[in-house]
Amino acid sequence: MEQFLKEIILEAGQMTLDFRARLDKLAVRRKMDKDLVSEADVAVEDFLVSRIQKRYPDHAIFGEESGQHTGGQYRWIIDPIDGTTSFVHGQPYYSISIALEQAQNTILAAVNAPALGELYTARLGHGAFVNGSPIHVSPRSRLSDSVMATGFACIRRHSGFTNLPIFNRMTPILRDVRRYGSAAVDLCYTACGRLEGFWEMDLKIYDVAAGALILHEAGGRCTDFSGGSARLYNEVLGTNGHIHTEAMGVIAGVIEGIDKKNKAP
Ligand code: 2AM
Ligand code: CA
Repeated sequence: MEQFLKEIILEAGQMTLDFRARLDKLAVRRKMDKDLVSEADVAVEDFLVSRIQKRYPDHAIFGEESGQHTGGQYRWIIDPIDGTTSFVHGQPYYSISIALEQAQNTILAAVNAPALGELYTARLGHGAFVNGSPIHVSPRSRLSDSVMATGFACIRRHSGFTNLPIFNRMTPILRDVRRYGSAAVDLCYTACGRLEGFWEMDLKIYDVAAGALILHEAGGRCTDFSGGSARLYNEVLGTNGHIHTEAMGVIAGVIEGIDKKNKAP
């Protein structure tokens, strides 16, 4: 299955590069106010779903654009283009993200960032790789020495409590912040030690599932803001593990402050 996954995700990556070569003619529509979907997202997902269904007709599939296709104990989780806004604007920070679950555990993952020339892969218990070479998280252990990525999916979804107060508190503590626009790329950059971590709110399983296994297999940690998995996807904190507790403390401080303010007479 690993070889099959690599084959289809590389082919999907090439499809996006072909669309990228004629971006001016790319059809783009809005799912919601600022949530874009391009003809490339739909074409790539159709391609992946049809290849998986042909090869593994009894497997379930969950894709960002086409939703749920029911099946047996295996489930493929697909984000055809994670970072559609970056893609539509001609920026290289987008990826195709695919995870394979068995009985609700992610056992295989691949994130292909074709415009960066990088294919990240992981198999549960067997390490993480970029273009076939092993990757590991960075050893930095203090937020003040760390660069973290974040994103603002929550704002696009108009939720009440957003990432902005956390961003405001975290930014002066960190060495610096990056905002690439693909949660899957952010998690892989953490896995290979270019970032110490990433946090975001209001994501979906297809944004995170593959990157979380890749980060875990590279020695990192991916949890919700409380260190568990209860609210994962709603609250994602992926780090090299060394800064995890300190980052959770900063986020908890922000949330406590807001709770107190809300309760004040
Ligand atoms: P997408 O490009 O597949 O939509 C960047 O902040 C991250 O948020 C990306 O993983 C992006 O995935 C996701 N994202 C963007 N808009 C979103 C929305 N409206 N709801 C949920 N996630 C979103
Ligand atoms: Ca996505």
